[in-house]
Amino acid sequence: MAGAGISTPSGIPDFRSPGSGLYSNLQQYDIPYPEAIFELTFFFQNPKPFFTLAKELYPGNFRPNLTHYFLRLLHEKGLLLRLYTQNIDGLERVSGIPASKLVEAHGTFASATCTVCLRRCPGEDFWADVLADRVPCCGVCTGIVKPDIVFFGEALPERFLLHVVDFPMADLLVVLGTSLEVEPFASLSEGVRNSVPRVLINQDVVGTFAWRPRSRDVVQLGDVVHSVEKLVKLLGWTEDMRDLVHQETEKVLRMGRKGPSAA
Ligand code: CNA
Repeated sequence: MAGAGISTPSGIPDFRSPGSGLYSNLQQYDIPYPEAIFELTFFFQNPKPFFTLAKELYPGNFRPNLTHYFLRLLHEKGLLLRLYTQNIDGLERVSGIPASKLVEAHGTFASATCTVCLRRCPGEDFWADVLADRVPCCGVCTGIVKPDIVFFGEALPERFLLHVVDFPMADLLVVLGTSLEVEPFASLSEGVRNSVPRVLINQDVVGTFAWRPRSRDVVQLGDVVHSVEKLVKLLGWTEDMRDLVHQETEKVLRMGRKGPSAA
């Protein structure tokens, strides 16, 4: 289970870290209170702040860090049952984790839906407008096209429920970079069997790890990248990790030489 804290080392602020978190720095978005940026009623009055945030998260503006690649390595080694993420930055996909292994619990910019006729479209259809500071509109009915990000009060994607059975099947749960404050995501951390170890890698002790700890819980506090580096070393995967990061860096450099890509 992952949250915004795995992407802060990539330069994307989380919500709640005092001072650096998005909620402390929303002055430039011209919104009455932080949560307004993900509220439907506010979006219909003024969609611009949300699209300003979307523009910042444009794929390609940020790169995955060692934490994302560690999760990819778990997948490569056949150990990743599923990655449940709350993040909307898409860096799990960019790191090479296949969509089938992902549950993007709070949605994705990879697709969008017209708020009027409900026609769905791929992300490529709206990015040109967002990058040009225009609110994207439906080609069929002219309604506002909203990226498939889950706003407050909206239903979670179907995949959330589809794969929730993973939790009782897992034999290890790793929770990284989340305050475990948002439900129903947070409660998933209690979905594994009691005998199953749960590892929290975070800046601070959060959620059920604080108020209903289990005897087999392991808590590793501090910076997520530093903690993941330590774990990789303990697992004897340092070389595999280095090779994967090298391979991905080469890929980016090759793409760079070919010119900018929309991906
Ligand atoms: P949050 O509530 O902001 O909590 C982040 C947690 O990560 C906190 O406990 C921090 O202490 C911890 N943290 C931050 N940086 C580090 C670090 N370098 N090392 C270790 N721990 C760190 O974020 P959650 O994900 O728990 O909250 C859920 C919200 C946040 C979801 O709805 C997301 O859509 C939303 N969000 C996503 C992004 C993104 O996609 N990158 C960014 C900001 C917010």
